[in-house]
Amino acid sequence: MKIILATRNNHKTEEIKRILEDSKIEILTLKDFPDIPEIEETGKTLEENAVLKAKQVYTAAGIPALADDSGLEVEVLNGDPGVMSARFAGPGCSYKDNNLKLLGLLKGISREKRGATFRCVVALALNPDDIRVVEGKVKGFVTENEIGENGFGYDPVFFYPELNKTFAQLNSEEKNKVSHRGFAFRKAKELIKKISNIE
Ligand code: ITT
Repeated sequence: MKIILATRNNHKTEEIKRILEDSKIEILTLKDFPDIPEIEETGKTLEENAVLKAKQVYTAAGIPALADDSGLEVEVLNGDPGVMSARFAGPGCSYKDNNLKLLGLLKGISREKRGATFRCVVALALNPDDIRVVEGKVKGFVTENEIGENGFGYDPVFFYPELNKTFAQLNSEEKNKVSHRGFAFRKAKELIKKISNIE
């Protein structure tokens, strides 16, 4: 079964390919369909954005599409940056800008109040009228500084207490075992296997 990943984020693509590599799902990416235009994320929730990305890419490519919309929800910020995670520090900002903005907002806030959840919502468009949604999440804390070099986005400021490390101190295999994306795409993989009768 061929499926197109509806993401332009290379870090996500690498993580997702690794999670799905032990299945018979053949993964294509937007690089295989260079004419598909950029999709505007106009939804108010991760779920709305995941669904709209999967639908539009299905329509443009004509094969089942898997989209990931994800973000970091910080308790003391009432769930921000959430759906705005990619653009938290403004249009065109870097991962570093976002991390510095977050650390600045949490300056002086004690460890117990720095709780945060990474959420990943995955939409699978089997056709434009049949969209399945699954989700994965993981809880941790926002650090006081950036720590670690691996991963992307908020990984250097997301401390995962069970391993006593930030996500940026894990390699991609270690991260996938415990991450929001790992949980969500393993659920998506099971769903695809069930629907298509493949291993
Ligand atoms: P696509 O829409 O093309 O998939 P994107 O980077 O714009 O790529 P999102 O809209 O889902 O993706 O925004 C998610 C942002 O949340 C992303 O840019 C990161 O800043 C952050 N993020 C998501 N998953 C993450 C992870 O596993 N580790 C660290 N940061 C993550």
